[in-house]
Amino acid sequence: MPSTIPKTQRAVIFEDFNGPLTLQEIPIPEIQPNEILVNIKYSGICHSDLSTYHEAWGSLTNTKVLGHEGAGIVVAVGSNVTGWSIGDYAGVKLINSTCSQCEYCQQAQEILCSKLTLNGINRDGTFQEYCATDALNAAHLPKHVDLSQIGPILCAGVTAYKGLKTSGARPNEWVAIVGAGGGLGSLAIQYAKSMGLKVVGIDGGEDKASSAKKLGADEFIDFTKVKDVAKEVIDITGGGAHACINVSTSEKAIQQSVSYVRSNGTVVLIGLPPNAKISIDILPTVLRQVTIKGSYVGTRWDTSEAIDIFARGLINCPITVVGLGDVPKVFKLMEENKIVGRYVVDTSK
Ligand code: 8ID
Ligand code: ZN
Repeated sequence: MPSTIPKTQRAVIFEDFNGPLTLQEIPIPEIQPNEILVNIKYSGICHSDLSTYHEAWGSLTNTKVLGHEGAGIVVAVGSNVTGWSIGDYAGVKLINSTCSQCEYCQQAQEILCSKLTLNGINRDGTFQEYCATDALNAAHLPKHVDLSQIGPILCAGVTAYKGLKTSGARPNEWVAIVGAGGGLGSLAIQYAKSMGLKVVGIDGGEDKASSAKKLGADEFIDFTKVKDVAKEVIDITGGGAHACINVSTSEKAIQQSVSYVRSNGTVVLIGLPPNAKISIDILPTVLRQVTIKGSYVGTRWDTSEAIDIFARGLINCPITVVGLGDVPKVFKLMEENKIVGRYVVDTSK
């Protein structure tokens, strides 16, 4: 490692589910031959971090540092790494590494690999100043980008974009973004617009309504005010949404989306309320040819596309920048559904 890298760094330490999150001085991670060391400048705070903290993924979780939307600068390169140089801009995303051998890895569907390792879930993530990550899965970021803005693209952005692609919705069709005021939703609105779709955003409260409109939603439904959300969607879209992108954390909202998807349309499941289930009536699902699909983050290629769309100026992340020590406060706001857009940690603060 070059001598400019300090020996220790500040990190938000997560010791126990639902326990204290404390700012501590810890050693800089050592990199393996296949890894790069990224000086994280900014990291988005995703609802999945909060769910990890709340023990949503149980025994999968084995980390002391949460976070998986890191944007920073490469400061060291492992001995087996090609394609990365010190000074490059790099993105650290949820998927740290995959086996490269299984059928899914061979098909470039590496997100389905059973040997996935995950930053901020079973490896130390991005709520720290320096993060070691697998070079092959780290995202190359263009040099001109604003690192605070691009952090959220590495999970929220790519997940929203991939969900839209998964839906198969075509230009000029209606897409319902359920959870439109949150982190994934704010970006889903804009990726949908960049794909030529018409957007009806659904979320609750004035702040989320004005944010969704500002980001390009053609219509907005406030679920806290509108009694029959399904009827409202069907009226606005003239028969139902061609695609429903579920990025809320509400089981009820996800269940509801099945009732306002258009015939031949697709309900995409992305949001992960813990232990949630939906039920469907088989007869109308068959007769109306409704598809229900899960969508998990995005492949390396989906990530490259999402970054490219961002770098061409088509996506504006509505971010609020906070310091490393503010993570507990942000988690509290998130628990209360008070987050509009994305909160991003500046690791120098
Ligand atoms: O790969 C994946 N599938 C993936 C990737 C990243 C994140 C899944 N996620 C999951 C997260 O774990 C979380 O469950 O997506 C969900 C959304 O993440 P987020 O955007 O980071 O969360 P947020 O910023 O808290 O936004 C959630 C929004 O849902 C709204 C809230 O008001 C908030 O704005 N919402 C709720 I709660 N109830 C609603 C309702 N009935 C609703 N919106 C519409 N209708
Ligand atoms: Zn995430």
